Amino acid sequence: MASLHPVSADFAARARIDKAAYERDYAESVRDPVAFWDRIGRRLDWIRPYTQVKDVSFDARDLHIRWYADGELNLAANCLDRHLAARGDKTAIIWEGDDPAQSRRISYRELHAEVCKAANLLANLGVGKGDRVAIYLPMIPEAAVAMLACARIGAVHTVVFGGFSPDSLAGRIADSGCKLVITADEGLRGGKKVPLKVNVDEALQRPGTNSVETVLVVRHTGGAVAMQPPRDRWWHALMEGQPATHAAVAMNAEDPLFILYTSGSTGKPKGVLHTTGGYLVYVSYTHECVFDLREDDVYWCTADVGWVTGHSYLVYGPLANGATTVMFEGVPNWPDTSRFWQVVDKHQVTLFYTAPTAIRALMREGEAPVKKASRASLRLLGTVGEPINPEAWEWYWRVVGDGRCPIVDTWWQTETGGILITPLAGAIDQKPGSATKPFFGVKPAIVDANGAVLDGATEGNLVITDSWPGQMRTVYGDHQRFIDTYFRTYPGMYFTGDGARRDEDGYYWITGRVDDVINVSGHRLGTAEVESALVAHPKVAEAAVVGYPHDIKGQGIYAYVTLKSGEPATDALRKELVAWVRKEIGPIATPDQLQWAPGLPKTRSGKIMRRILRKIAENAPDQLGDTSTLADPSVVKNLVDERLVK
Ligand code: 6R9
Repeated sequence: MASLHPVSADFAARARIDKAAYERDYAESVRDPVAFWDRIGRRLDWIRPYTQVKDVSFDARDLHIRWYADGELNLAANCLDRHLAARGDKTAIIWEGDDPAQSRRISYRELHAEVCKAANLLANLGVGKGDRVAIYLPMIPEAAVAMLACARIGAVHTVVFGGFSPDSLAGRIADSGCKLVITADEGLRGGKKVPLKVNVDEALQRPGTNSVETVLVVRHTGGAVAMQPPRDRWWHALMEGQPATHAAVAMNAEDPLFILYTSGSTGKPKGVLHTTGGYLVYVSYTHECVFDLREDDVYWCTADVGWVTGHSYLVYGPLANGATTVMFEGVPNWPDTSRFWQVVDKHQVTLFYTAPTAIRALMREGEAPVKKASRASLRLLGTVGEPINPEAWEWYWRVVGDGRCPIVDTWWQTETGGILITPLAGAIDQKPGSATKPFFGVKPAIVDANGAVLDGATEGNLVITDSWPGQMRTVYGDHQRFIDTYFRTYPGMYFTGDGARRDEDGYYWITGRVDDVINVSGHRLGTAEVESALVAHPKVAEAAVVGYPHDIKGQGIYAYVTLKSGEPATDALRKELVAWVRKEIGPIATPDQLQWAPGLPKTRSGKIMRRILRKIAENAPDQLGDTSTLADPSVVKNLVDERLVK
């Protein structure tokens, strides 16, 4: 029996949404979504108010998703200009450097001025509405400035995580046809330098990247970089002298805002495209409700801007709400494992949002590093990115929150734009490990393998049966892939790729991906991506990659590799292959285990039987199930005998 953490009376008394309000508004939101989202949409400043709210069909033959389709607005103006009168001097961004001696506070007025300058700068370089801009920056304020400047002129940004390799960056630039890249000399994480500009130089030598005309370089560490004129320009030099005002461009609600690449079960990462109006309505409203936002809160989301969490809940949601958002350049364990809590005290953080993998890693260090800090400012904690195991949840609650702070376990995806299933801390009793209940307007369902909707307490595949404003609109450049990936498996429904259980109280428990996507420390990776990196090595004949349970990362990467005949399987080659994948994709894709496989288990039609490989990686050789369809059963015995970790 899972433990229950009921809503505390104290919290509920001051909360934005209590039990009665949740029940009432949720019922209204699904009974009459048009009326509900019409009302919520008014929270933004519209240049031209919408008259249409929702125009959606999930039917694959006529798929379309449009929200507020005749409205016009500017996203940056909603995040900045409209706060100037009442909140001009309020801190918009608190930047905390990798080096604990470095931090900066930027007011709404200052941020507005910087964004206007950057918007003028980009426009002067010939970037306009609809042009794509790649942002490959560390966690510094310029990342937010660059994103908002794009939004201000109607350019479409694609932020690429600074930990991605030159190849991964090149792939994204080529797929989206970027005209301009914004990067920095170097990044800094845990005292180590990340050669961002060098990576950009390398990426731009790859085929398909010659759409890039300009590279803007932010001087951050001051490290020496090779500038290639006329392509490369210093950000600070061009920012100087730009006017600090700029007339924000009116955008249609359905104009693209950004493309963010994410891993799927097949092929290369897909460019998830989000549009402007519905996205901002959804992220600002969820941010306010889920974090129970108040005017004096200091909100800290530890995600990098390279992930969707950084887009929706570090930059856009909080700034649209006029909140103070903390941007942290560093890592949780440097200079020591007390860093998070030191930062909480230093900036008096009240709302804290992080990933289960970070909690598990810090939990391993014991309570002392947490107790060194007071954390008295905290009033609510959140998690995102992967299922949180109840032990980690209880530790987060008891040790980090001193048993005072409710926890919101928020389930969502790059594709969903914002949070879909989550507790509201004043309204929904929490059960450790459960994302609990749907947010307003969200209609989840659980279906069996044939798509039949299951009622009551049950388990199966998680789908969403109707649209919400923050939903992705297409896969950039491949609308068919969008339809096929999300709307064909279960006709008429959005398929999440996740499995879920619903208990007798109607609570949702996400059980993890049911496709070939693995979740490593909250980062999504397609097994196919890692496999194609491995087979790109000249000595590799074939590779199969699966996830396996990992204490800290949630899932680790387990690779089975078959070498070309005559290639000796040495430890040196194993190390080389691990380093190869790391270089091809980035450090997050580093295989944790790499086992030599003289052969892979295949069906007679040649399909790799991953189910079996997963069981071997999990060290559950007694649960291999039916192996009678294997072409060569002896292959399995060899893999079990040679398993790496026993
Ligand atoms: C926001 C984000 C999405 C996948 C998703 C699911 C897993 C995210 C979760 C969770 C259980 C949670 N996931 N939050 N699983 N509980 N609270 O993480 O987006 O990187 O696209 O990953 O992450 O498997 O399908 P993204």
